Amino acid sequence: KGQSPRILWFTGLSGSGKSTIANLVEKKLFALGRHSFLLDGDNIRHGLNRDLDFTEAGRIENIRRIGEVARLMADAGLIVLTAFISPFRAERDMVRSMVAPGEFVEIFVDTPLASAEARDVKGLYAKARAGEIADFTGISSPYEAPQSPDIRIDTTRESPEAAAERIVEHVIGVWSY
Ligand code: GGZ
Repeated sequence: KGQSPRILWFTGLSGSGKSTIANLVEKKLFALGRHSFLLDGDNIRHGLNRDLDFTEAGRIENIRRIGEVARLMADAGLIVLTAFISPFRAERDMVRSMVAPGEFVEIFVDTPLASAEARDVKGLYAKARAGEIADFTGISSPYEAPQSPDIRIDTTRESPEAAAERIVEHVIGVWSY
């Protein structure tokens, strides 16, 4: 169990495709008989972390709590997937340091700002450009891209399905059986 991946940590801009890919990975893990749980904005930002905003301090605390929850759930035996922007390198590294080497897998969903903004599924980028949302990642708040992620997904060249398959293969390869 020592080195097996236990936390699959997705990071990337709003609208990059983190949740879509993480949901596909979860389905594939389930089909392989692995119990997993996906932490995302819907079950964390609206509940446990509803008191936090999108300032730098709010995001740092958001990620700190998510890291603690992810570790608890991983300790309970689940594979934990997290889908948050998690824009700061220091906090991602902090979560990595909470578990044994190899148990934290950083997955960079590398969608360029221009692509995420062109899609703008929820209309948030337009609002951010109009000044209606403050501290918006990529527009008025920084995103520190991972320098050496365990897995990098170029969503302009790889489908969500292909990306999910590659992640599962990586994880299973590390489980080595
Ligand atoms: C970025 C924001 C903001 C601001 C609301 N900046 O595309 P979405 O809607 O569904 O995902 C975004 C989500 C980001 O929350 P996270 O908890 O992942 O962020 S972080 O890890 O940085 O703490 C977006 C919505 O919340 N949203 N305001 N200002 N995204």
